[in-house]
Amino acid sequence: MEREWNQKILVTRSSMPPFEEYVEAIRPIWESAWLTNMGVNHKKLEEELRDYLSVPEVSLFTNGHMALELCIQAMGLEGEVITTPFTFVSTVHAIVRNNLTPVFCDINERDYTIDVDKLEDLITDKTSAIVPVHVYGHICDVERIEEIAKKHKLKVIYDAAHAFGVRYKGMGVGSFGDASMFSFHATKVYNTIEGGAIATDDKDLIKKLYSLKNFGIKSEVLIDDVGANAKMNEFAAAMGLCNLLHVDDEIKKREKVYKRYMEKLSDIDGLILDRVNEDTKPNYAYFPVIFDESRYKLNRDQVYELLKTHNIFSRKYFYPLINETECYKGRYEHGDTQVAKRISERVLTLPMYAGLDLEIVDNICEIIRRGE
Ligand code: T4K
Repeated sequence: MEREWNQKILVTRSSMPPFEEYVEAIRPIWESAWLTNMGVNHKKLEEELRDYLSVPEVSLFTNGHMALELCIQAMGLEGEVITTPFTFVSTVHAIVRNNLTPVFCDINERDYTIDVDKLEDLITDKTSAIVPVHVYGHICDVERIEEIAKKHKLKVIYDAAHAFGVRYKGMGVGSFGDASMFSFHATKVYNTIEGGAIATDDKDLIKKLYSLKNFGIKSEVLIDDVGANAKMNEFAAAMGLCNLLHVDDEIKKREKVYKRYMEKLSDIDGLILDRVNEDTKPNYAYFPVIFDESRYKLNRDQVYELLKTHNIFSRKYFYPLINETECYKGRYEHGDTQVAKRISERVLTLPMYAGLDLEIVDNICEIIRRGE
């Protein structure tokens, strides 16, 4: 029986450690009055994340966006960078704010990551890099991307904002390409309140990033790079250390939510649900559903509105496409991105977080089943 919920059910809810645990973690920050600029928590979190993510090097940042933007700067890229329009606007901003030209490649129908069959046609003599997105935590075709990048001598920076903790064929998702960016924003599977990181095996890149996130400062008297201020502070790093103790449990709870959605929605005609790839250990970051209005009674926008009337706030991640969003519309040429357009107009991400009550999931599914 469907119930009405008094409180708003939002698309996600931040994972938090027990309050006392965080208080204990920040006590030494008070005592030392060392609040930022690569303090002890910052150092410890970098070490622990190297282990957790199974990557050789990690550099922390104030957020995922600045991590990506400065990583692109650090690599000294030029000309054109290929990415997809089916992403959060940050991916493209990071390219454009480095005075590079984004070239939009379509996504594939299977997992909504970059379509490797359309990628090579977009490569020109101006292309310097590919920034594929592990959207919703789905792993891109890393093998084909590596082949193509090697052949054309291109850098690859993965936008792994959604993919914390995901593993592919036993390897940490951050092991692929020249570098990967993770977001630790409050809305992510793992958060440091705001935060982000670059994972790489390139020690020189790490050195460059260390300087770029601190204004390009090398010593008290030497500033030899035009850097920014993008350091993770000690309170954020302490939150990260606490949340890291719980993230595996949080992912297990998310898995239960995922399974419940699958159980309750799988037999509804016209809904395309998220299937887990057998080579992948997922993190259940999002629960995207494609509503095909030729087989299901409502279109995506109608489902979005219907859920709202029941106090359930799903999101249209990612609509509009970035090449159709106000600040980029008509500004850059792009290849055929028709799959991205179709998905973007039909996708809804349903509430998904560790603490989501399974009764609420049942309720959401019942509303969708009835379609009214
Ligand atoms: N690349 C990709 C592919 C990304 O998705 C993102 C970020 C980035 C790069 C850049 O990484 P960061 O620089 O952000 O580290 C949110 C997030 O702000 C953004 O981090 C995220 N992607 C994007 C997909 O979603 P909004 O505008 O949708 O967030 P907002 O404020 O509407 O929050 C969504 C829901 O989350 C709320 O309804 C409730 C919940 N929430 C939110 C906040 C702020 C919480 O439970 N706690 C909170 O503190 O962008």
